[in-house]
Amino acid sequence: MAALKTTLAAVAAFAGTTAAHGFVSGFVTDGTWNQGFLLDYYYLLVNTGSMPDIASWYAENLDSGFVSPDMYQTSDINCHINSEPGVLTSSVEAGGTVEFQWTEWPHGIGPVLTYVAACGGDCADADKTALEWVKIDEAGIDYDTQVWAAQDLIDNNNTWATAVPSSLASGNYVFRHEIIALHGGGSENGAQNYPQCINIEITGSGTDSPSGTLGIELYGADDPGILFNPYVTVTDYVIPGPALYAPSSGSGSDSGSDDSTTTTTTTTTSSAATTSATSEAAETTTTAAPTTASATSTTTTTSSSAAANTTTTASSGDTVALYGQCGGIGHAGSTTCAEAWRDEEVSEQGRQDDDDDDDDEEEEEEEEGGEEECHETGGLLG
Ligand SMILES: [Cu+2]
Repeated sequence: MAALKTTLAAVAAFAGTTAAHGFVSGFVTDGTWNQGFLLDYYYLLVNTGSMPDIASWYAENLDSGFVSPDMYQTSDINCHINSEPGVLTSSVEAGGTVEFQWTEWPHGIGPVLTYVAACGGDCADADKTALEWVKIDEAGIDYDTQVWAAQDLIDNNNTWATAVPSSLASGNYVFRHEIIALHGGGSENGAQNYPQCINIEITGSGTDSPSGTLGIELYGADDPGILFNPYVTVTDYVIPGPALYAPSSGSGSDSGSDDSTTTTTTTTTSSAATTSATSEAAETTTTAAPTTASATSTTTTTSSSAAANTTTTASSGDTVALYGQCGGIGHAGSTTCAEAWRDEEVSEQGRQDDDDDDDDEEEEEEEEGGEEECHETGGLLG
């Protein structure tokens, strides 16, 4: 952390200029609640030189912002901007569930994904550039309802439950949970990745150690599921990233090692786990129904690289001009920014979510004054 602190002063000047999208403020492993990395910890570190020891990774997404496609080939795609490993390691049993609790999430368009990477030792010492990610959970859009996974997450009290495949070998892993917001995905560099990392030991008797994909090889800016206009009836969506891990029991073949961006077959919502997720987090969450319940649609579709080109009926006449509102609480109008503008959230408070562990309160909605506006691209995080 010593080296970390030297860089903090330099970026402190940029703090607080924009407002929240969101981050994972807490997570539940096998029913036990754990502290997430709060943006306040950044300032705590700046001001006092220390912050609480947690399993969640440090990151400098100080506006709760995102990693954009032009950053996919940088180390920031791993665990967000200037990330550093958490000091602690939580624990989950193979076959168990990790529930990620986001701050109030504003974007209902886009996939939700979870990866794991074996650390080969203490994840507190992990080198993010060497971590090889295995996708264990992915969900895109339900073609029947046209509801995206991100909306399912919102509807489930801003939480997402990922079942840990029972076949995975025990050991220390970094869990990489991610929302990719696609409300601006129709434009180059318009997708928004929100990766969040946590050190979690997987216990149990699994033996599978699948090979994975380096962070810089996960995505390309022009992947069909990244450069994607969502403002149409979606009939084929290719979830970004490598293939979903398939437990090797029976087949013996590892999966998730291929960083192919031309997946030919995908399921709209799926989980690699063989057990159904049952949240045991009733004491910490008000709506404990796991979002993996949304995996009822197992429609298989043959996707093609033309996915991004099939979105020809974009509502271009229904876009929002510069600084017009394009989202946020209570916004019912268009969420599409006019060309060249990107949505950014603004907040009266101009502050981050500072709710500590009161992660489960419905009334939080009121203190979130955020709405979204169309802004010029290439801002602070560009
Ligand atoms: Cu946002």
